[in-house]
Amino acid sequence: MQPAALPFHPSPKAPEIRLPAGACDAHCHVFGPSARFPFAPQRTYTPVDAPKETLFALHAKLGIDRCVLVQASCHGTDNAAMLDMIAASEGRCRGVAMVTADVSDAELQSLHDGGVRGVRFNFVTHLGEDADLDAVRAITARIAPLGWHAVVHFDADRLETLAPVLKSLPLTMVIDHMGRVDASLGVDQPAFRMLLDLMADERFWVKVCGSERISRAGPPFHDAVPFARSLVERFPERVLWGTDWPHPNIRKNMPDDGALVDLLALIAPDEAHLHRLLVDNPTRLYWSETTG
Ligand code: 0GY
Repeated sequence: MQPAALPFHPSPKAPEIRLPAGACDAHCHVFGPSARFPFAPQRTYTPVDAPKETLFALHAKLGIDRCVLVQASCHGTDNAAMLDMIAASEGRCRGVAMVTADVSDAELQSLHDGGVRGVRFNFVTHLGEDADLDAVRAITARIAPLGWHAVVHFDADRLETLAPVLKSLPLTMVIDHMGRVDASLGVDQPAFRMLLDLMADERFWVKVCGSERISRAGPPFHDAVPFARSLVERFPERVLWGTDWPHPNIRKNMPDDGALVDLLALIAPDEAHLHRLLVDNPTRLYWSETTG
């Protein structure tokens, strides 16, 4: 029996910092509504419904103009809820899908036309079976010619085994949630060093979100800041940030999304870094065809 999901924050605060025009939440999800977009039978958790209208309203409140919807395991490879929100966004949303290895070229093209620019692979114990590595190789070979990237989501203890595989793949790779390192182990821990080693390869990008996931100290999650800030300072052109709304599988300390925005004042040391993180970098990865 799955434990009941914690609902997302009912009334996030208005952030104290003002985000630059074009700011992008590069990691968020839309869930259901389940009556219209049912969850996958093989899911390991059932989230609360988190429909597009609520996410559009949240972004308006936070001062976020664009977003990247990331397909989550609870919807499996049925990307319909995500595509529905992208279609309603007038070009302000893009998507990262999940697909099976036998996806056809026509389906990939249709996903591209629907705003998808990447595929996600999970290697996270609480989300069920790891992505099959043969499937990962087959899918990445198919999507590379489309100019898509792979988003990889892994538990930190998988990094040592996964690193050589990821390095062998022929495309840009985006790592979720700072590699899910344990913030209490400090920035000199082996997993974070391995993440930095991977980032030395220019095909790798990293999302400096998930402070609430890697924190062990709890709100306001300041123990996660040294990791995020170090990544932003070292790799200013290959970092992305997102809210991770509606925060699936957060079981205590549900974050206030406005407070997560305010953490950016500590994560990005000045306006130039903030602009790259929130505007330039997501534009390059997700809206390149609109900027030439
Ligand atoms: C996240 C993190 C989680 C869930 C998923 O695919 C998913 O279901 O990504 C998690 O449980 O930590 O990025 O939303």
